Amino acid sequence: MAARHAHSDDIRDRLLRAMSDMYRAEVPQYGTLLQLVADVNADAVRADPEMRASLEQSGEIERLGLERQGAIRIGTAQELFDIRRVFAVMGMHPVGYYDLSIAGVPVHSTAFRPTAQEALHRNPFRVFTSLLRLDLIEDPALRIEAERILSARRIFKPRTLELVDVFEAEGRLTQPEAEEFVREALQTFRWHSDATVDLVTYRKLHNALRLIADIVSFKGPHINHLTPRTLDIDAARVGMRGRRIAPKAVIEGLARRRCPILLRQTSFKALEEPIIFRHSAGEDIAGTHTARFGEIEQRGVALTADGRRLYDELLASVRRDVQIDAAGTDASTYDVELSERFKLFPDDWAELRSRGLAFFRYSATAAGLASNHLGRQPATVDELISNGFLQFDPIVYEDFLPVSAAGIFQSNIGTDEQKNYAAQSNRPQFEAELGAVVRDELELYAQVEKASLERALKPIGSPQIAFANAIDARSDSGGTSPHM
Ligand code: OOG
Repeated sequence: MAARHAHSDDIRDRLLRAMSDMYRAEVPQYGTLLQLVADVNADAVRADPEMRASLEQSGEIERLGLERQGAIRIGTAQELFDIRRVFAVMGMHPVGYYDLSIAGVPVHSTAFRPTAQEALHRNPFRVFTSLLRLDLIEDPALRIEAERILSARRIFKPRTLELVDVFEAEGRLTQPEAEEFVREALQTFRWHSDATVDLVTYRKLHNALRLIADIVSFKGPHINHLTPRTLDIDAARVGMRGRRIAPKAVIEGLARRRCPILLRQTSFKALEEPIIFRHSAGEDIAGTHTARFGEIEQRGVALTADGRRLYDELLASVRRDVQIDAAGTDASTYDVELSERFKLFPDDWAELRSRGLAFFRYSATAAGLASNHLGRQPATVDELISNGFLQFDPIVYEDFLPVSAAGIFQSNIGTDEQKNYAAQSNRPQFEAELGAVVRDELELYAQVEKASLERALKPIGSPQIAFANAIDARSDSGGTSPHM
């Protein structure tokens, strides 16, 4: 009898659940955050029936309780190459290239996540994966030492990579192989309280940048946070205080809006954890290391290239004019300025759609479905919407934001440690080391939108005319819709 095979979506789901249990046992505040976010989300859907309906329409309501993002930091090209293969077993693929050197963090990153709608629906687990850029470390002796230490470590259990080989050869794993894979792969993300280096080496690395010490001094790339998704980050932030968790000074992203866009995140400070440092010529030495932190996030609509441009411009103007330090000085001026300047960004779903600033999922309404036998239907999407035949709901942003990631990094590697690396985006090298091209997230959202429109227009009638019109409007590089 043929062996039963495991679906990649199930493997991802199992690994995330195992990782979440492991993290909860290691970082009790994570359990507190999960409870808090579950309570806040339940209140939010109760208080806002419109949001509830939209989440039901997109199927997000079902995935909300298990929606997590996490992050790891890795040290070598070989590790990056292999981690891509490991994530592929779980149906997670590299999406987006993020150059963090602009923000003074010597890494570049991608997000491994599911890309197909059904897979996102099943479990949208995403892992922000950063590769240390040794080429940006100024001190040549330290660079060579870091390289030497990293080249000696193996972050994957041999069996994990054997099972990856099986997956690549067969295109799938059997159920027992999948179970073994989850058990083995989980070990790569585990926290190690014993360093692979002695205290002197750790201090040297740490003095260069705590992030470098974090990547180089341990057996593997510990998952440094697992973030649940909240529907109301303002309420969750207040709740954090109530549960004795101190959030950082600002929420990365925008002030509260009627129509949430992209991502808003906030974190609590990294934990100081006991570590044993290896000592080659004597007793091991006890010390500490800070790397793991807690984070919550609220996801909003995915923006088109035009929407993103406007968002980036407005955000950059506030960041240029208001400086915030780690203690939160000037956080309130920042918030006020942010709200003020973002008045230029539409806060109305219809306008966001008509101006081509955000992506939407279209569906036929009951009236639309019933309309097919009425004869010729209106010829544009706008007309179908105003006739009540077609409705649209925001497509949730599934990715990360460089500016937000940088803020999270900095608050957890200490803002005082910020360095100024010349911005040195190096996507070709990253992709060569990854062994794959990263997917363009905007293309993925555009495909979802297009597919939803095609599906919605069919039962309404006149699909070709309406569809052609709609797509012309969306792909207009000027960004303004002719239907405005
Ligand atoms: C990555 C932090 C980035 C986010 O949510 O933007 C991140 C890290 O600290 O390794 O997780």
